[in-house]
Amino acid sequence: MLRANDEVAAALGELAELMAIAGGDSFRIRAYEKAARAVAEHALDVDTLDEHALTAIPGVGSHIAAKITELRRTGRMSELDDLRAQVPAGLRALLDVPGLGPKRARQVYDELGIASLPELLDALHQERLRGLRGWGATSEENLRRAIAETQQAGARMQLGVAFEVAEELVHELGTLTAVAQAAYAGSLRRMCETIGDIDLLVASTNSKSVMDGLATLPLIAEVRASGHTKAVAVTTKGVRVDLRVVVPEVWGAALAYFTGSKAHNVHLRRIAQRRGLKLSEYGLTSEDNARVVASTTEEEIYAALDMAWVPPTLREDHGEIEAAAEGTLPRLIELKDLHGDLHTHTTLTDGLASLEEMVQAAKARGYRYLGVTDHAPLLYMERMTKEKMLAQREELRALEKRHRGLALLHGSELNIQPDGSLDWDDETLGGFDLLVASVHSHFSMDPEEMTTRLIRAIEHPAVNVIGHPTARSIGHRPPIEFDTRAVFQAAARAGTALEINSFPDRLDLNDELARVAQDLGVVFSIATDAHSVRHLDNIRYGVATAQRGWISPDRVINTWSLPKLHAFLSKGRRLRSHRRAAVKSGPREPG
Ligand code: DGT
Ligand code: CA
Ligand code: CA
Ligand code: ZN
Repeated sequence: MLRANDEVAAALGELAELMAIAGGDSFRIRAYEKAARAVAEHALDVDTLDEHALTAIPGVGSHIAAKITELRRTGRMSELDDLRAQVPAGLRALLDVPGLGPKRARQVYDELGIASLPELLDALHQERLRGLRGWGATSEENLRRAIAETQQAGARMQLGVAFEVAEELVHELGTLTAVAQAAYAGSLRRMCETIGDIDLLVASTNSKSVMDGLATLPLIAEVRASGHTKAVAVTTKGVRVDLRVVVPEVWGAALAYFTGSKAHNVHLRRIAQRRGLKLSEYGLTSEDNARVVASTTEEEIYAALDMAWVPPTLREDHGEIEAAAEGTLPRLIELKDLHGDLHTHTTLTDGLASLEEMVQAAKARGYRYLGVTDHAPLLYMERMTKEKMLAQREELRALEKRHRGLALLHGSELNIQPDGSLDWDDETLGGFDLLVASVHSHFSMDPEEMTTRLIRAIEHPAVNVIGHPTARSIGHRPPIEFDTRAVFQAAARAGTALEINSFPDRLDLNDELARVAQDLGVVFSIATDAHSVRHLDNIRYGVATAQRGWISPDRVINTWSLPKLHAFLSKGRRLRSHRRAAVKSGPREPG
């Protein structure tokens, strides 16, 4: 348990940090830093002091005393919550990086366009940071060590970090001649939202040669423990890795075993036992091990138990085993089902790429449409104006003419106010093609009021999507509290989609809530909230989250054809003119 004084000091310190990043008034920043230190060192417990008594602490005036009282009473400091929400997503991710600090976070964000921990780890690995003003080889090494130490301290990794490291590792393992096959397993193969360690599996007839080769891989910094078929290693990016080597004949059994989940494995093993069989990492065998029924591929093992192969993202014992036995597994959504991204930012607000760069990137991905949704005026820090917004719309229309085959939807990400009202007047709202509305402030409200707030936004005739509906930030901010059933039912009724935000520190809605929402009739938008070209790749995490939530492809609006999407986005408003256009241009696309 932290002492109350430490909690208050941490909050004041973070406030100062975020203000420094946001370019706040330096006098106020220093005042918060000073107050944070004074509170931490103060002999008396702040919980025993009332607001007036707090002002006796050096550096704490009535303004800061009120903030401390708010924090102790409600568990929140609203200015801090607001600032956290206003810092761009990429920069926010960097703030959590140990040993970086706000100034340097801003520096690598601005100068190298780095907007996530994986990108920072890449830059470290490629020694690109030492070229920056004030950096050198030593500061790179210190940062690498700081990141490694925290990751080894038991903290779970973000999915995005683990995924990129694992893909690279599997590639490097593949270059060893003794390796017949390599894959990642564990929670990563199931695409869980956070990852404890990376489990790698190798098929080889020469495990000694694989073990020797492991230490020579460019990405491996250190091999901690190594046996005949097992090793524990740490990468140059500070990520923990478990390696197992098996003979090719038992590849399928080992892959299934190390993919888990444990609950899925236990259930499968029970089914095998009922048939007088034994299931282990070495295969599906007779009880006395005399006869091997199946072991080489996962498909063979499931088939031998009269089941369809279960996709790894479903292996949580949440009904997939029954469905696999009955032949009723859902057809899972895949990356190639998506025709566009419906939540993206540009340099007009806090993005790192220009509109043109984002458009080119969307085209390169083969998308048919792209929604551009820069922030709206009530996120004051972004200084959005109607003039800027209209200028962007003109630029967007011009770009659309030059990029045939890619439809551009001019949108905006609105800020749902505490009372549920939104940015801009109704006429201006009516001029957009696509509107995402999100909670960016006032995260701690009475759940009943929060429910009313969300439903009012959902029912607004211009709103198409609720962005990152629970506003959580993994490892940073808990989800906002509301009546999920009431909100999901309202969304289904109003024809407002709920977002599955693909940003690795959000994944919001998460798998479980998405599944509940689908059962209540909700449709979804799987979107990246990209603030850079590279963030568009995050869509795979949103797709995986949708798979884990058993979301059917036809319930995801960005799998739809453009005419069908247009009809949905018009919420009936523009339906008639759309129908006229559709009649003229022949039959509508199905689906
Ligand atoms: P993590 O690393 O905490 O994110 O989660 P996992 O699922 O990757 O867990 P991990 O790394 O401890 O183990 C990898 C897989 O190995 C796990 O998903 C299933 C399998 N496994 C581990 N321990 C057991 C066990 O006691 N029984 C069974 N049936 N499977 C196990
Ligand atoms: Ca693991
Ligand atoms: Ca493990
Ligand atoms: Zn947002």
